[in-house]
Amino acid sequence: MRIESAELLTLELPLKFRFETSFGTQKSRRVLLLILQGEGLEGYAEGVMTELPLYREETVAGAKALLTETLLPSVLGKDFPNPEALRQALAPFRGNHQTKAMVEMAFWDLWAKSLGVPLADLLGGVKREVPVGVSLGIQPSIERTLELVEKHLAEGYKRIKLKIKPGWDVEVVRQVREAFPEAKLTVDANSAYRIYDDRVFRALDAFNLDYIEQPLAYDDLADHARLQARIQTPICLDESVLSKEGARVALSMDAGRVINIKVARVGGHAEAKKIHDLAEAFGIPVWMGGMLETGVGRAHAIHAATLPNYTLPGDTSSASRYWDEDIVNEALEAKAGMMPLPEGPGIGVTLNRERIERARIDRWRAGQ
Ligand code: OSB
Ligand code: MG
Repeated sequence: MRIESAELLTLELPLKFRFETSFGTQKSRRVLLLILQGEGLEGYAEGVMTELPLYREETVAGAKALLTETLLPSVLGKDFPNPEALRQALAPFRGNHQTKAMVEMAFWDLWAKSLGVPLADLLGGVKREVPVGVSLGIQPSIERTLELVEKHLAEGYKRIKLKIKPGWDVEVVRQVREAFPEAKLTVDANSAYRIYDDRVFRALDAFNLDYIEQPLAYDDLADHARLQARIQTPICLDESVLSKEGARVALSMDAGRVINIKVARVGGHAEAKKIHDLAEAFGIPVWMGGMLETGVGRAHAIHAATLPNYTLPGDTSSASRYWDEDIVNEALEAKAGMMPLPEGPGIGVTLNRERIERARIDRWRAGQ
């Protein structure tokens, strides 16, 4: 498959809710949308990087520069027999996983379409729908949190994840647990604590949480291992896992007992699959994370989450929770906590060009 041309669009999309985490508040998303063309087909991927480097180091502006100045010129006009060949072409460039993942993921979509098969089939998927929960941001009040938990449980979501930060942790979790004693409940700190905050973790340990996600620094493993030894609740790693090698080190040192895999965070589908397989060998469950994706990134995530060791509910909830108007034509909606795989070749979604034009703030194009 020769990559004949590439289009990189920058979109500004308003979110339906204000999403507050320990690292900041988002009211909209600035989304990079990559379209690779070849053999009359198109492959799609979206950038999940944040505008400021508050989640990991990558940013929208940095990604745009790296894509247009380096990554896309290095693959344009070239023929890659499969995604592994493309991955090797990008491998010399260090770090920048989310940016490199855009090229890799768009190529997987293009390649699957050229073979006429769903992406899930090429990745080794074994299901046609995946279990999902919701990630609820920090709210103005505990009452509002309780309302939202009730609403999403009533909709059938299989797990509630509450964002926490110092000052918004033990009390909100205590009240949610009290009101919903049977709910599958988790928390995500996005690296807001340090090892000496273990008073908070000992308190959270009493609430029968499925896991505590990324409590400590984004680049730490050692302290996560120390904390894991002190609490019963499994630690789930998100920010700290960027590769299969990193996951191997983390699991060998018992820095966590669950992994949140985000395909983009780890550099693409190939690496995500390697982490999935490694975790399975360790007897560690994984789940599919989310980055408030549009239908493009969401479809990629659903396909990847059909692999067998994605046994815990993921963050890939209904697109209509996030957007009044998604940028794809297909409705990606969960029913009773199950998200169906978008059917058709590749990621199984088509772009709504009219909506994209309305949201577009920039366009770059190269190739034939
Ligand atoms: O830590 O999982 C996270 C969103 C942006 C950045 C980081 C995270 C998240 C979420 C949202 O939790 C998950 C979703 O609904 O897409
Ligand atoms: Mg997280």
